[in-house]
Amino acid sequence: MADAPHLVLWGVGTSRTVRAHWALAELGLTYETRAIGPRTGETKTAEYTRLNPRQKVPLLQDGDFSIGESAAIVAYLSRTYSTPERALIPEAQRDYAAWLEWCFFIVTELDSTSLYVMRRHGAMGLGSIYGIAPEVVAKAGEYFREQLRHVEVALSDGREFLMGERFTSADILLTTCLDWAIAYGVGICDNAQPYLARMQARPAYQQGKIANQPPAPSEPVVGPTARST
Ligand SMILES: N[C@@H](CCC(=O)N[C@@H](CS)C(=O)NCC(=O)O)C(=O)O
Repeated sequence: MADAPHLVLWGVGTSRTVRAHWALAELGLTYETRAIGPRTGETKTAEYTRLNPRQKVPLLQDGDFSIGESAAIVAYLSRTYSTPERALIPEAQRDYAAWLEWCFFIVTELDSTSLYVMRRHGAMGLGSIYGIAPEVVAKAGEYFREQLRHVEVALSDGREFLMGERFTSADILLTTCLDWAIAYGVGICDNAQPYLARMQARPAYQQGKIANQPPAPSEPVVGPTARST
C-alpha cells in the first residue's frame, strides 16, 4: 500500500487560503497547517521565501513537491487524491474544458480584476499600501456585477452546482468570491443566494472555514511591562 501523503498547507485567514482548506476537507485528506497570515511578516521569512518566492499564501507542500496559487492547489489535490466518490474535476474532455473555463473566469475576472482591485484600493483594505482610489473601487464593484451575469445565466436552469449535477472545484472558487463580494457590500444576483446557501451548508465548507481561522492573538501583556500607545 502507498504511504499516506504528507501534506502541509501554509496560510490561513483569507478568501484564497480557505479554498485549499475546503478542498482538503472535501477530499477527506489529513494535513498539517502552518497558520501564517498575510502582512504579518510571516510570508517574508527566509524559510518561506525559499518555498514561495512570491511570498504569498496559500502554498501546499506534498512531500518534496510544493505548489502555490489557490486554484492550482485545489486542482492538484483533486488530480492526485480524488476517488470515484470524491472528485473535484470532471473527467470527460468537454466537461473538463468547461471546468477550466469557469476556473479561469473566476480567478481572473471575479477575483483578480474585481474583488482584489477593490481590496487593493479600498480605504478599509490595502489602500494605504497601494493607493486609495474610490472611483476605481466603485467601478470594480460594477464590473463584478456585470461579469456575474454569466453565473446568473448558468444558474437560471435551477442547477445545483455551477457545472450542473456535480460539485467541482469551480464551486469552491465561486463560493469564496460570493462570500467576499457580500463582505464588501457588492450585491450578488438573486439566484446566487440559494446556490450560496447550498454551498455554505456543505460540511466540508464549514470544516474549511474553521481550519482557515487565524490563531487567536496572544494575551495582551498586563502589569508593569505593558505599553500604552
Ligand atoms: N492568486 C493568488 C493570490 C494569493 C495572495 O495574494 N495571497 C495574499 C493573501 S490573500 C498574500 O499572501 N499576501 C502576502 C502578504 O501580503 O504578506 C492565489 O489565489 O493563491
